[in-house]
Amino acid sequence: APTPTTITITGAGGQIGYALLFRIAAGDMLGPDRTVRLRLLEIPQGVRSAEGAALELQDCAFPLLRSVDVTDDPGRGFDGADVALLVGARPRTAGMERADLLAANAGIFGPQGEAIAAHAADGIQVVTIGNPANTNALIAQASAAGIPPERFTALMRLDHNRAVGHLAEALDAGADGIRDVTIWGNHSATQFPDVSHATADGTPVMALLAERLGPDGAAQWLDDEFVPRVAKRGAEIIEVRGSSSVASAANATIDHVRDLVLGRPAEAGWTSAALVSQGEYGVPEGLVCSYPVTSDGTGYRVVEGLELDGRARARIDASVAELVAERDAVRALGIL
Ligand code: NAX
Repeated sequence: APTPTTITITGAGGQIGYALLFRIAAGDMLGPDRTVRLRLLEIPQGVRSAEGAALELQDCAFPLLRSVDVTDDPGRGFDGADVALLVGARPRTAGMERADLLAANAGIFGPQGEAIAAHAADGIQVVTIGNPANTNALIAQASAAGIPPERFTALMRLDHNRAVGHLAEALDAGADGIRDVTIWGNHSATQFPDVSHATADGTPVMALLAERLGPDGAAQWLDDEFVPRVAKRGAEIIEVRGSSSVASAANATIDHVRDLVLGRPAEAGWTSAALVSQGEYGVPEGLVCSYPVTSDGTGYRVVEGLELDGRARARIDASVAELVAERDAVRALGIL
């Protein structure tokens, strides 16, 4: 039998953890052929909740699940990890300044980056979900000496899937027929959901929108409806549901890792993920920025050479400026 894949989930006792663990153990993330070992890393106050989830995992008798360990020790938690899902983070509380939030999270993602470098398996892939996800990923990456920067990504797939879902509804199309949507920038309200290269069942989305709304109406719908709806969907979920996105966030994490590790079929087009920039599209090197990406199963690669009009360029620049400001704030704290 092939060696099980070891997956470490931080914040596993939390909400997203609870939605994620059962789907991983069921084989939704790595497919029906790979057995898995789960490492649930929590802080002491989250350990009981993670232990409860571990009991329930046992009660599912999943055929692919080889073991579940719960710990509050990062060294043990990341020992031999092939995939690390960094979900646990310090949430912003009322009255908290951005600098305080970044400092609190640096206190989590810095030591976790170090523990990953010291204990994880050679091919480790690290995905950051906990917010502020892009900058937390940057901190973990900068703290993980010896691990290639391209092994660190941050989750943008929830934003991407939200954009696809919203387009599917607007165009009365199936979500599976929608290709080549891009989320650019930061996982925040400044992100730019871009449909200028997207198609629905093979027809350019821009042409379909213009057909329905006229060219001006299409541009207006994108600026006034689509972009803000996608970018602020997290707040809408909180307002309607009374609690933040959980199942959809776990689902996006499953999608992100599956494409990253197993590859993404060419006919599915590109998707979106935040990668450590190598300067593509003029984004400063080293920032963890969302791009259009493909995957051959060895990691995500940026789709290069797409044309950007003035509107797209301005929106991307604004979101990248926010990433720069977050990085500079972390630097000012002496962390990077
Ligand atoms: P919960 O508060 O339910 O769970 C977080 C868990 O993390 C808690 O059990 C806590 O004990 C644990 N934790 C805190 N510090 C830790 C540490 N140093 N080591 C290990 N565990 C630690 O939050 P949940 O709803 O699960 O959300 C988790 C994170 O995902 C939040 O930061 C949230 O903002 C972020 N999200 C990111 C999304 C994305 O698209 N990138 C979307 C969904 C979600 O908002």
